[in-house]
Amino acid sequence: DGSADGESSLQLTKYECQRVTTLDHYNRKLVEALELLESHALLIGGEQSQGRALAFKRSSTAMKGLPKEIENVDEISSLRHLGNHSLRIIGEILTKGYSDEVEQIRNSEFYKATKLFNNIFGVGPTTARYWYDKGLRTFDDLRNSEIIKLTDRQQSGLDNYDELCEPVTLEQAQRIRDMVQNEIDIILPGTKSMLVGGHRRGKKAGHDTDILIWHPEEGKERGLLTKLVDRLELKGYIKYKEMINIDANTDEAFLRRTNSRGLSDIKEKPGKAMDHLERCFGIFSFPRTLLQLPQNDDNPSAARRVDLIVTPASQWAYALVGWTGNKQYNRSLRLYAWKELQINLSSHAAFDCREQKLLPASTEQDIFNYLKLTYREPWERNC
Ligand code: 8DG
Ligand code: MN
Ligand code: MN
Repeated sequence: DGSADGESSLQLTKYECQRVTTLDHYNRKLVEALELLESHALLIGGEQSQGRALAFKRSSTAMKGLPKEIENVDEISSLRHLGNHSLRIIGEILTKGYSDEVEQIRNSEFYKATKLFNNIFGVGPTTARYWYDKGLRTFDDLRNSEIIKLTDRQQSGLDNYDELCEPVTLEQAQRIRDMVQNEIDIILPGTKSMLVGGHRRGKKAGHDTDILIWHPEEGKERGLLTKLVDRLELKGYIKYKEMINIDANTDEAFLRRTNSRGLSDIKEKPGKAMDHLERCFGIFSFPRTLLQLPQNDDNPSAARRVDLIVTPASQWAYALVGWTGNKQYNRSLRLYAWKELQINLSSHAAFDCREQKLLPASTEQDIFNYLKLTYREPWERNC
């Protein structure tokens, strides 16, 4: 581009969804530092910190998208994706191997305690910070505290903490999906299911198992999730569950939310349900044999997080993109669609606000075509 840094200056597309971002990349150390700063900003909370968190996220995804290892900050100083703060941290790490600010946060009492709390299923940054402000620091503090009351979800997350920290391998996720498929084959033959989330993006180990379920014939999926969960419960597989958006897929409900709301979807708070698909999210208890884990005489089962999502066939392609993720990829896709094309994209549908019409899709490829984007494989969506 004729700038002073000439051939050493690197380029990146404006939006993450326009580029390829894979699990493997060249700048691990920088990404780790920026992600820590993002996580810290979210734990601090408040509007300003959330803005800073987004800026750190944008910087870390930019680093993941670069085609080589950065050795000198000049190579990236012309990228608009990096704010001054991120650039300063990157420069520091490149010159002396670490950043004082990052290490100070990493070792701070605030970060250690709130991060630990935030790792519990059901505990978001706001709750983690609230507990910290009340003087709590450890799990024992939580268990013994007389001033706080854990929700059922948090109690279950705390009780199963160690097992939920064990990674879910791709093989285990596939076995869980096979088990679910066997059940829906009995309940409603013809029903289909597939692994989505991190495992579909090529992760060898995830924090949970995400399974998308649908029936090729529109409407047949109604009532399915409740029946499936009842069966799993009878088998003793469910330790804790939350049923979300049950019966949300009526035609009226669909029309009410698929209007021209524009950015409202993107701005939704982290942690809040991002769509209206029927879903069961829970803590399951699987026989260790099902997961092919070594036998343990004291404990024949292992707790794992599972998300079961049901979509009507007409929304399947959009649900697939949405639930494949990752989260930041979706965010960029929705932002891009709205800003560049005035298309309101969700996990249900896309609405073209200029043409005032819905864009029906039966494959992921259809959606990329509507959005005038090069198709990206799931493993290229790891922002
Ligand atoms: P991991 O479990 O391996 O850690 O990674 P992941 O599979 O990418 O994360 P996830 O938290 O299981 O979320 C899977 C995808 O589902 C993610 O890209 C965002 C998408 N998603 C929706 N709606 C919702 C929602 O309401 N809540 C959550 N948590 N994720 C949603 O489309
Ligand atoms: Mn997942
Ligand atoms: Mn999940």
